[in-house]
Amino acid sequence: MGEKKSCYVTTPIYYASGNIHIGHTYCNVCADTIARYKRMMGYDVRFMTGSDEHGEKIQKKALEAGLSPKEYVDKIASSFKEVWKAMNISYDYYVRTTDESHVACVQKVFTKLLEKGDIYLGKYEGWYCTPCESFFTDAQVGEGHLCPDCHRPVHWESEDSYFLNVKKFVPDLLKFYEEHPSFCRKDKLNEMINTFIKPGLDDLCITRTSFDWGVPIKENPKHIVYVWIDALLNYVSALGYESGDDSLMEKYWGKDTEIVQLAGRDINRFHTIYWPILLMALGLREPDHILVHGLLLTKSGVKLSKSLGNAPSPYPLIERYGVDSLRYYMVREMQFGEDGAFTPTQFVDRLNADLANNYGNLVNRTLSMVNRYFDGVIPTYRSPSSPLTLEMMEKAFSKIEEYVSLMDKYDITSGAGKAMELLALGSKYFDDMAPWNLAKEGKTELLEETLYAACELIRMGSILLSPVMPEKTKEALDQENVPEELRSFEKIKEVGKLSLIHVNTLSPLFPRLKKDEELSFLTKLIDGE
Ligand code: ME8
Repeated sequence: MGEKKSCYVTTPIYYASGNIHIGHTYCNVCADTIARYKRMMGYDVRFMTGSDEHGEKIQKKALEAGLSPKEYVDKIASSFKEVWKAMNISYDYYVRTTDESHVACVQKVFTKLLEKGDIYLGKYEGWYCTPCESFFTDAQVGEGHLCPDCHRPVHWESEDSYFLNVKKFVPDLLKFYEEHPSFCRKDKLNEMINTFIKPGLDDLCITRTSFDWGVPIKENPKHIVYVWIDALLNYVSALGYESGDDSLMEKYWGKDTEIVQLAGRDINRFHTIYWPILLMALGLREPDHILVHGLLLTKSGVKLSKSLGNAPSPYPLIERYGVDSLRYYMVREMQFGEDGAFTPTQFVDRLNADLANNYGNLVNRTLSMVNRYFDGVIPTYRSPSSPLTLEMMEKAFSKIEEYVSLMDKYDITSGAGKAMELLALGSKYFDDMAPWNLAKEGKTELLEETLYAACELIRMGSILLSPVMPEKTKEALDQENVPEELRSFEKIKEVGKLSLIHVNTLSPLFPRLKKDEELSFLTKLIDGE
């Protein structure tokens, strides 16, 4: 366990410009897994997500829908909240950039930096990509005048604008990177340094006058704050920064807080360059980690995205497979930090191998033998007599340690893998002990020891997997009727307290999927074989 006892976990705030697709849900599922893990480890966690509701793109979308921008984003924000509920995302606060408190915060920050001289009035000319809401240089757009991020055509824009004095902070930013190697993965950060910082970072144009759906600055209201500056400030406006009440800032943006911010690699630039600079300008501390995650791609390597129309909604998957199976697949199949394809075959294979055949099967086998041989009552615990039991328990304990060390490094993919390895010890143990033979041969004590140990294994594995699959792990613990106090991580190694518990009726946790049927269902949703 780390020294810091409070933890602030954030996701990017999602553009309120359309529906959430499974690509988007990836980030929130990973953040939720981290937030739940930290809570399980005793941290006082504040987990934040929200919606990014300003900007030209959204104004245009609202117009197309025949709604005012506010009506449009109200609808979208409530649809986002419904998705997060369906995905069991345990956020503590949902920020909207149209919230009065957020708008006031952005305006105060602007005034503060203008007074400090870190914002100044100038003229902006450059290549602008409307879908990405970003300006680019000649070199970045190349001869084809295409956006380097989304590869769509950019157009030339020129307007009076306010600028953030980015150049001034570059030496401090580089020093900060040097001194904080765990701020961001080295390869992801080097990519930013080489692509954006080394060629020379310009001061950032941070207001627009060509449209009006955004936060107007107090000093000159025809200027609207650039949507990215508006959006980034959500991370502190959500804690009441500049609201007159500093209590949440002190608690969750203080020096003793572990600040963990997730962002997809497509928005790495804003989170590892401009966000730290804004914080430096404001005299606020930097986050401990920007966890840059990869993107969900189709089998042919294309990003699942709203604008490309190749990304399914999560709802049909939740309905058919259950939310926890979808969450597990995302966390376990794609190495956190790397891109990964979402393919029907991998999806079915992963669910069958890990959930139906490993976890589900262990629960099913163990509890049905407890029913068959002991009338549904977990046998009394005795110190193990068989070396196989001792060895299995020892291995289980070391899997727990390995899980913790991986999860503490935010390697949630390998962490979930360790939990599965712990459960897989069960199958091997059953094969070695052959409890059905012990029953036949009347070796009751050894049979009791075997089933008791398997019940403990289910309890431990379920605790470790609970941040990823909060519902299914609860169901497993409920089926085993594990008392509430033995479900906490703190008690995970307290073996011996399940004696004489009456297990509940059994229903399969994860049905085994018929591959052909599922592939035909899934290939209609997702591009794949
Ligand atoms: O970028 N795979 O919002 P957004 C994985 N409003 N993650 C994906 C993905 C995919 N195929 N497609 C999108 C924004 N995402 C800004 C953020 S924060 C101050 C402002 C992820 O709705 C993407 O990487 O376009 C990002 O982390 C999140 O979804 C929101 O994307």
